[in-house]
Amino acid sequence: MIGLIPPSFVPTVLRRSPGRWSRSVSLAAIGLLLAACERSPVIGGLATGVQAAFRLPASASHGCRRGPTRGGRPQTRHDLASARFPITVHWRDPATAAKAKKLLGYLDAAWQREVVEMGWARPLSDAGAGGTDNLDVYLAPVGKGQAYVAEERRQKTPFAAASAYIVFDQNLADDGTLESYAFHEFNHACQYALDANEGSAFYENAAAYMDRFLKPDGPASQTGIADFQAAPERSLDSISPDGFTDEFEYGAGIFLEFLVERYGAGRPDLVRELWEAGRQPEQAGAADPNEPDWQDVLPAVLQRRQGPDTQTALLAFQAWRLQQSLSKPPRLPVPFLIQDGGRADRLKPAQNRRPPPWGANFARLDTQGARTVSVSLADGGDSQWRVWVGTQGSDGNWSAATSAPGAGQPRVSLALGAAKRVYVTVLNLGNGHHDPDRADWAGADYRLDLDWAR
Ligand SMILES: [Ca+2]
Ligand SMILES: [Ca+2]
Ligand SMILES: [Ca+2]
Repeated sequence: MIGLIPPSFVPTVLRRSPGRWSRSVSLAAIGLLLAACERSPVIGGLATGVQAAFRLPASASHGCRRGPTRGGRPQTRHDLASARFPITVHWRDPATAAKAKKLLGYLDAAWQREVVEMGWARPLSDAGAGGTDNLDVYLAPVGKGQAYVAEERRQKTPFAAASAYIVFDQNLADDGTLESYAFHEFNHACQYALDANEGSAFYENAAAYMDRFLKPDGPASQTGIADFQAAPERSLDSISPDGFTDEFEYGAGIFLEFLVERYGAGRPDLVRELWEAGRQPEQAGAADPNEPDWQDVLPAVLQRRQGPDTQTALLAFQAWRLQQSLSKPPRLPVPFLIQDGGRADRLKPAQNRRPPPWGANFARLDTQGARTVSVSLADGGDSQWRVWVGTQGSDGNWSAATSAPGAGQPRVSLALGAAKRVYVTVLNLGNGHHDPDRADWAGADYRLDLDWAR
């Protein structure tokens, strides 16, 4: 199906805000996209014995990104407004009435949790569109497993924000899926009330984080996590090359989970603050600016919590996603390993595994009785790199060492004790000026030299 999308159309979707999307893309093309993103649950990317040991629960696909905008509201016949919050659910098929009522309950809960309790911005009024100023939510046939939020009306607030409406496929199962989706899509409507220009990957990172946080056992809570762990070399903030190949950016929401757990005392305010601090004024006529973006404001948000600089947090996250996969029971699949087992004096990533900025590689090596390993990185081009080396004791605890920050050749040594395996992570930090809106996704080469001593 992907091949049916005109090649010139694809990058347009990815990097443009939805307001411009509707002007440059025909509804027929959108229909193609909606059809193209009907997908089965993703369990793929598990290659080795360790990786295969982790079984993900069945994962529901959110598939579609930001939805079509002007003129895109589905045609419906029935509606029901909430008695608690300004929300109206619309549907067409009388057989959908019971589900619509359930959906309204889930949306009430989403408003209660996200706006009332967690302080997210309430979705902006849409000036009577859909019959009232309420947030409009549609149950319509939009493709198996699909839902989307469409930006609709820019608002004259101090910031570039917009009202939006939400569309859920009318056949979404009410087995927890619809409830998870309600938390997820409703969060997008809150995001639009803060910053309509923030990057598309972060848009999904944050909503996926929210539905996983609010319904951790829900069918959608594992969306994209296998994809994310299967491709650690990809930039943490990248989005699927054509938007639909996989669900990497949903899985990348676990970076926010890490930040909240490690630096945010478990409180999800950190995620909301990234959206609030990353707002920018509307600039009529200009190319939609997104400055500052969430990465520009991350240092201040971490600093308020006595957290580290971004580069240190990124390296700690790489170790965390590995450690989470080796806990008992494992909480994540093992990230892809450029070498799994054996011992090596030299390691290089394959061409298609070279990490661009904010991408990483992992390796697992057998110590074969060595008591110390020293790892140094060479031929890393213009990028700054960080290296992390760790072993896990029989008690599950880790001992680890990291290379020093800054330019130069990273080098790190670790006493191995009686450990039989050692894990290595290599993180590319680029030139230190990464920006989510200026993709620098070309992989960079390097070489690791390993010195084993008894
Ligand atoms: Ca309305
Ligand atoms: Ca922004
Ligand atoms: Ca920026």
